[in-house]
Amino acid sequence: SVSAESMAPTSGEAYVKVVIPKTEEQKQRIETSIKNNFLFKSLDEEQYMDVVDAMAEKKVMPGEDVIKQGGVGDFFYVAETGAFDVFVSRNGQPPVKVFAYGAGGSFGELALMYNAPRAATVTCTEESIMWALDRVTFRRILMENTSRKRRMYENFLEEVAILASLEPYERQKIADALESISFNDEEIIIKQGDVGDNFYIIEQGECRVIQIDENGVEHELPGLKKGDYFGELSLLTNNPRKATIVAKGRVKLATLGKKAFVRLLGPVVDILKRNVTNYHTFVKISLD
Ligand code: 1OR
Repeated sequence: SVSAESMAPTSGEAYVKVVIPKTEEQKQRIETSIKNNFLFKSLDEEQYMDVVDAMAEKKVMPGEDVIKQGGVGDFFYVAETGAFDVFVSRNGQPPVKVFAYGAGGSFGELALMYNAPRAATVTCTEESIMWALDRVTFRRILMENTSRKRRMYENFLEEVAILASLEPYERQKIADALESISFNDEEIIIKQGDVGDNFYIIEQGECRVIQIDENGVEHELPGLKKGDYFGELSLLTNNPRKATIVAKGRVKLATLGKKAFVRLLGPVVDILKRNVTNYHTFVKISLD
């Protein structure tokens, strides 16, 4: 049957917009819950409203499995409050905890994106308010951008040495959070002495590294090329930038903000710190 709200897009499945009535207060809570979520970042006004309309509020108790590995993908979830553990069982082995989410976390996109069975079990560990987005709305509004970005950065991130030890899914989460930014020859990307807010990986091109020592003497340090990263030191230490990075020719960078850096690169922080000890430097660097 065809209702007034039924739409027939030029490609893909026909759909009826899901509208679950909500109070202003609920809409406000959804806004807060998805504000910092990269998957919702590039929605236009109409897409945003459609997502908010379609979300269903759900209360979950500790011990409850929101998602069961091997199950069918029906919803994508955003946690407004609470906490969750993620378990994966491989080759019939007992489940192993692989990850944890807190407030603001979101999960359950994989089965919806790839029409695959649920890849993990997600168990509530602290009472939670969640927002569930149905499969059709997820695919219609959130999937395209998400899969485009994951595909776009997939090959590149596989070749970034520092990320080699991560699970493919961890690199996908990094892809969600990355943004590309370009600089022209001789443009300053970061400046020694400035406060650091971003981490960078070189996608294309090369950078020069310049450092001014305590006596004001300028030194040219070894340059950076595709796959190399920089900007991590200030984020690890909260100290000002220890060097100036300048574009050498045109460069394209993939960048992460500080919060995403801390959350997504946590598993490689020790490697990042260890690598600092190999730096050529003319100023004192302290990691504590
Ligand atoms: P789903 O639809 O498959 C389970 O349902 C969800 O758990 C999944 O989407 C992800 O959103 C989320 N591997 C696979 N899925 C994970 C993982 C994960 N972590 C969270 N989910 N990891 C790899 C384990 C080998 C953990 C990476 C840190």
